[in-house]
Amino acid sequence: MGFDVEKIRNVAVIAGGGAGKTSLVEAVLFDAKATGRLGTIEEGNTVTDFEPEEMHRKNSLSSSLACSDWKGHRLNLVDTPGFINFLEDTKCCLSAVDGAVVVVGARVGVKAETVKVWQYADDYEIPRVIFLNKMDRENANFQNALEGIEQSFGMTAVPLNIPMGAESSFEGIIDLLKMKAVTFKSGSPVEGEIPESLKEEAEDYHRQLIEKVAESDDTLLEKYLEGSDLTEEEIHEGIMQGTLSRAFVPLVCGSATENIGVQQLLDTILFCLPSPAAKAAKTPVKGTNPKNGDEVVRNPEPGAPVSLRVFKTLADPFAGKLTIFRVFSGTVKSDSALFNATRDSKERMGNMFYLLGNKQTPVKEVGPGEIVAVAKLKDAQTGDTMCDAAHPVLFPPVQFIDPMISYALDPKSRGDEEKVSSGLQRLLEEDPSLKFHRDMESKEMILGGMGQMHLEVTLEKLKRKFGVEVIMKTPKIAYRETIRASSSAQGKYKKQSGGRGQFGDCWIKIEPLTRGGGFEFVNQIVGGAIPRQYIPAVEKGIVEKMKEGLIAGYPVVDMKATLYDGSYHNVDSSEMAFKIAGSMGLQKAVQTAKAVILEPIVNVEVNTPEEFLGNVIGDLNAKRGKVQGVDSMAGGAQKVNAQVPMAEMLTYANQLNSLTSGQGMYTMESSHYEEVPSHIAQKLIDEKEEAKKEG
Ligand SMILES: Nc1nc2c(ncn2[C@@H]2O[C@H](COP(=O)(O)OP(=O)(O)OP(=O)(O)O)[C@@H](O)[C@H]2O)c(=O)[nH]1
Ligand SMILES: [Mg+2]
Repeated sequence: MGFDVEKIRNVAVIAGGGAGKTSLVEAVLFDAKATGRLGTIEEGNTVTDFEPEEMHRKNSLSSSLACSDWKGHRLNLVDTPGFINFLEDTKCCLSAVDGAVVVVGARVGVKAETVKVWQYADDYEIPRVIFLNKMDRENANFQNALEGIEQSFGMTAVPLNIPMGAESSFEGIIDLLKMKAVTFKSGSPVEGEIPESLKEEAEDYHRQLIEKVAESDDTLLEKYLEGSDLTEEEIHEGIMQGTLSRAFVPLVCGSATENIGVQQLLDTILFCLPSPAAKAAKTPVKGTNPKNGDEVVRNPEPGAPVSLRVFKTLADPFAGKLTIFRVFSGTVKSDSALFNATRDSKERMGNMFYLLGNKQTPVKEVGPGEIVAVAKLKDAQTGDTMCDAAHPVLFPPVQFIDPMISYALDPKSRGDEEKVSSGLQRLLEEDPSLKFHRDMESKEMILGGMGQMHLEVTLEKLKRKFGVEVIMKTPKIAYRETIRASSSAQGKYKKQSGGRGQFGDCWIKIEPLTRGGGFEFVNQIVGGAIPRQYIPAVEKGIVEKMKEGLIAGYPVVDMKATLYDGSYHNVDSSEMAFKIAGSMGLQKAVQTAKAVILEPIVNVEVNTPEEFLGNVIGDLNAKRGKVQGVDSMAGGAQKVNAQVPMAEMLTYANQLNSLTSGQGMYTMESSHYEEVPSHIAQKLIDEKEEAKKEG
């Protein structure tokens, strides 16, 4: 039977790579007695990093779900990846939870990726608490970390506890609500009095806490200003409301691997982060009726029509597909027949399971707010909305960004193309941020993703799960072509050989459009110079030619073509002849239209310790980058913003590593297209010529 919707907490654990998310989830599961052993990243035996690729890389590469119970509540934790290449997955998970724990390492502070996932959480209006982790590490400094957090997130952080000791002498926390010291004996909390040496500091933080809570609520503020003490209940309520409205973010500290402060985090989750009901009361769950576009609101009630969102898919060659979803309303049974509003198809549910990493516990029926997996759905894919067919609803789709990088794939053994392609299709279902297609011209298989590591991991999975190996060939950059001047030309196709001939004749004018303008076709034929039925054929000929490219084989963009004159033949004219004429006209017009090649430019944000700043900037300049600003961050880190051609950034992860002794971080997102310098344009044109000769 389902869980009481007030007693559920769906929480994503989010942060940049290495902050300790997986270790934290591991400690939670141990404390909640969902597991009997505290696994570690080093030994590769954690519950949520169960894929072999994750174990040997010591990184989470995809999200995973762990359901457990804590003090009469159901906790559905989603351990998300933090490495930049995998954040699309994290984004998708945030569409399915009601709250998040943001993990920050006490020594390194807030990384660029953490700011990114923080923004994703903003997009979904997700209330958060911060877990300041790794207080046991050398150079862990509570005060510095706190300042850095407020600066990076632009939000007041309210500590609910402070550390007792630091680095190797970190032994516990001071609970600022109860004003008690809590030390840990093999993970178990022992409550005691606050040591004399920390009393003043604790009083100080306690006062600040009460002030911040009071400020967030007018009635509390009034009471506080009148000099009355707030009750424990009022303080709890104030913190909860402040968290929900995101007036501030509560912060607790600890150490995941030492299992210190983890139970306090769980208690904080219970009273600060909303249940599905409280979240929906604050931010109603809205979608549209796919039949008429009307807005639909779904309440988290067991008797309401079913609505759910798929936020993760696992492909297993043996067990089949596993689809993980969050129920927003209604009750789902293993034999429910549902409507997939995203794909417009009907589908029957199957066996459902609660998940603890890769361990499954069967369940027959789940209610609103629950997160479960279902086996062997056919159509459903990550991001889809499924619902009661009689009460259809479509939730806003998760917007995935386009691939940053693409490689051509070469199967190791000839004849494996089919296997590669079918295996990748399955992996694409797992990971919507991958794109796979066969290049029409070169016939190559092209795999696109968020970065080199993303593709490497995908191919490793392809080998493990589907038994085929491929080699990645030089990355493809998505160059484009365009024109810089207007020109006009005639395209005339005439063939007279034996029987029926071919005749098509058109005059077209081409003009540049602004960047991002795409393609426009204008028909200015008057007086039937070309019969109406042939005009779409001319456009088709132009569009097909544009796809093939004009000078170096890249698709043409930002161009307007006007068809303004032509002639036809009563017998010999045909659609085919006009299509060819259109394409010939464009080819000719281009000769005087100053065709150029465009390259994708990316926005890059690099975080580096000050000592490597010179190296980083010098390198970006050498990459034809334009540095746009340098900002000082907390703890002496520097943030560099730059725009750099994508082509120069293909192996940046490794380069930045060696430039900064492994301490630099970066994020990258596509920005716009710019004309390539002429020497590079020439190189690309030559490459095209070479390919033609070999072809
Ligand atoms: N000393 C110390 N080390 C920790 C603590 N928490 C995590 N670590 C270590 O930090 C490293 C990264 O921990 P993970 O749990 O993999 O971090 P993550 O945030 O899941 O990283 P990604 O999955 O790559 O995003 C591992 O070597 C952990 O053992 C902590 O509280 N103290
Ligand atoms: Mg992890």
